[in-house]
Amino acid sequence: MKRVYIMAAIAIFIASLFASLLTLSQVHSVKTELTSRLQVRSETLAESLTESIMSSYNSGWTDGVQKIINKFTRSESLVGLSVFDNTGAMVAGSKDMPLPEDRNLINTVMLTHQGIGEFVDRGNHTYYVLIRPLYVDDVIVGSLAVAQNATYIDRNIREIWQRDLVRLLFQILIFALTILVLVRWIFFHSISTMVESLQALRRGNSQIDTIPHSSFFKPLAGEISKVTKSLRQARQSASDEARMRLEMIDSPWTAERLREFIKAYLKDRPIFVLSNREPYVHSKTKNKIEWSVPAGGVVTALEPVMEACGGTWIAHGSGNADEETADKNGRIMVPPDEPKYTLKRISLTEKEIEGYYAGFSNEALWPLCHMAHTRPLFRSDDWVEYRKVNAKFAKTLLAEIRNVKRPIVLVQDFHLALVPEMVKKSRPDALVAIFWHIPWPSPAQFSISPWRKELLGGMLKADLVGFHTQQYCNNFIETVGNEIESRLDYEQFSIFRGSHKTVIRPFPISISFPGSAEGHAEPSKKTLDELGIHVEHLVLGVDRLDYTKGILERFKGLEFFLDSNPEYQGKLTLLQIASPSREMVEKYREFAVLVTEEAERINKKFGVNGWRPIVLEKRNYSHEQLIHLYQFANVCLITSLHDGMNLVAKEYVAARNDESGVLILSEFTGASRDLNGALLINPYSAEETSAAILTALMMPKTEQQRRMKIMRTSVSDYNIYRWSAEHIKALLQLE
Ligand code: GDG
Repeated sequence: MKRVYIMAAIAIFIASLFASLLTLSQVHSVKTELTSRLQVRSETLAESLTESIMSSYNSGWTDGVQKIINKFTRSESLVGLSVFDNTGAMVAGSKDMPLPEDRNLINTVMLTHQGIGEFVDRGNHTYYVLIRPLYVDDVIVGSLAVAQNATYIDRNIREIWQRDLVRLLFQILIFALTILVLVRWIFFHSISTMVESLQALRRGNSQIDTIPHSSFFKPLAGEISKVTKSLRQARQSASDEARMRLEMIDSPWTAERLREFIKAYLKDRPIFVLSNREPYVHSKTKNKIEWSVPAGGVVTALEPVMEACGGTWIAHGSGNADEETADKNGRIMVPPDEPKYTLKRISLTEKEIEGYYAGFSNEALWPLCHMAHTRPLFRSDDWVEYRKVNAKFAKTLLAEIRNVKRPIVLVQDFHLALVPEMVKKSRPDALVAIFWHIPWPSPAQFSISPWRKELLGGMLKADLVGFHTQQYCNNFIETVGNEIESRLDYEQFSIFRGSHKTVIRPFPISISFPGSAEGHAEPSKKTLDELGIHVEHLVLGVDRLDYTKGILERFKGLEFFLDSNPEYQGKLTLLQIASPSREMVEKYREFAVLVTEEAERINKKFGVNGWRPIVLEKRNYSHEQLIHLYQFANVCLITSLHDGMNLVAKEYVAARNDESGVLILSEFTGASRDLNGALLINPYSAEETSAAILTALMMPKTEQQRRMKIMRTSVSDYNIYRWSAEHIKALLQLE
């Protein structure tokens, strides 16, 4: 649109310039004509006066001339007359005669024998003064000056400018309006209808066929119609194939298959996802609004599912332009460049964020569930906010499902443990699952929470509680056994409280592979070039800047490696992408400082000739950039001290279309149960990490391929589409 305005402005400028030039030329010719007429009139007048004046010359001119002057200056067009003798002195003249400033003109006229005409300004008036020589027998005896009013010439010119300018302004207005109407109704309208039709088609609405057929767009519309027809056919055959595969256990899970599965199993029952983190954040910097995908496993895992199935995702709107970009109900269709599902944003106050998110979720529950030796902080104020915000989420969901029968509700993670109970209280017909994305600790570890019973009570109203691994399921069921009066059924892995049954199941979360996690694009070294990394061996770490991810232990392992294998100094770099996380929590701020200091210390110890062993990037990278980094990393180093699953491990495997590269993986991650081809380590041991790095660097290509193949098969067999399908299937079986 901006370009259209610029073009219109240029066109208006050119038209105005042209119109001004026309006016200028008209003004010029009018002025010339009026001036020449005035000159002619002045000449005629001067000639007729000369005779009368010369008749009084012989009788000593003064008296006679003055009488003639008085007689003639009574006429309206003649403003004044003056007569000069041959020395240039005035003989007689009318009162207020406007003479030129330059009195030499009178002598010049007599010397050159040539009459001179001059415009003279007086106050608001302009006069034309003609000076002619006076002769007696061909001898100059003086000169005559005749002044006429010339103000009307300027007035005429002014009127022409005014009239033309008004006309020009009017033309510009009509022109601008025409352009606007043309652009808006013909181009914009047609193009946006075309875009809407294409978007609807892409979203799978095969009924839409509103490509505009105006003659202007006919050729384009024709081409688009053909492309959309092919797209529809391709989609239909993909859908038919997916339907056929639905019942074939061994066929791979894809977005298409999941869509067919959802259609077949859920019919038209919509899905509602609730999570703290939203999948798209809109932020405003210097009046420019941009969106980004926040770092974090929950978003990575659920985004492709929502893209495939549609539905509504309810989350905290944490961006400073989130409110502005959503409608008045906080709803916005996402992904922003290809809308497929609804994101409903909840706004939280500073106090709520502080208590519910920073406080209870991140300072109490997160360290409680992770064995990373950070003490949980339980504050009753935080607990109050946690309950309040959980109620806010539940209330928002209840409003969304008001008219939906038997809705499917998928609650995500430890931020919303109380939501299942709050929802079921008002809507017992809702099928509710909660998925716990982080580890579930041992009963003894969990027992230190002052609100353990309330948390378990909230979760146990769900129909299904999911974890990544069987171990976490075991820990959970034991914890419930220790804390809550209930009946445990180890046979079916379910818990009964009164008549309500909750099933506990492991669903090892994954990524969209085959799909967007794959390295489809040509590998690009752009990011590495920008970072100035040109080493033989690239070791990569990608994590949120979180103390559970073992980044300090990773650095220690690298230090040990460089000490024990000095031949690798200068040849190997650890690129650590550490996306900022939970910066409002003090522990995280302290941790960020420690990580920076440790990287600096190690770089100082080994760095030489511009080479640094650690490149620490404490900023957010896009998924595309991360895929390019995975594609060039000889080693992906994951040293989490405790991690529910760890999706980075799976992303690295998915990006390696070339089947090379080595994954070093902490044995304390959920992913270590799924990825058999990885080199497993205890990250607390710098020696073990160092030995694994050496093994990885020396590993023959064939061995790398053997391991990578095993891992890629495992991730593609159990990808996020299968995770979602199994999760939903398990939930539906409970009805
Ligand atoms: C929790 C559990 C579990 C990283 N930096 C950037 C970025 N990331 C992405 C990675 C990956 C995700 O964030 C991190 O996922 P993880 O699974 O490693 O870890 P958590 O965030 O702690 O997730 C975890 C997960 O939930 C799922 O259940 O696996 O155990 O702790 O996808 O690629 N993404 C973007 N920019 C970055 O700079 N956009």
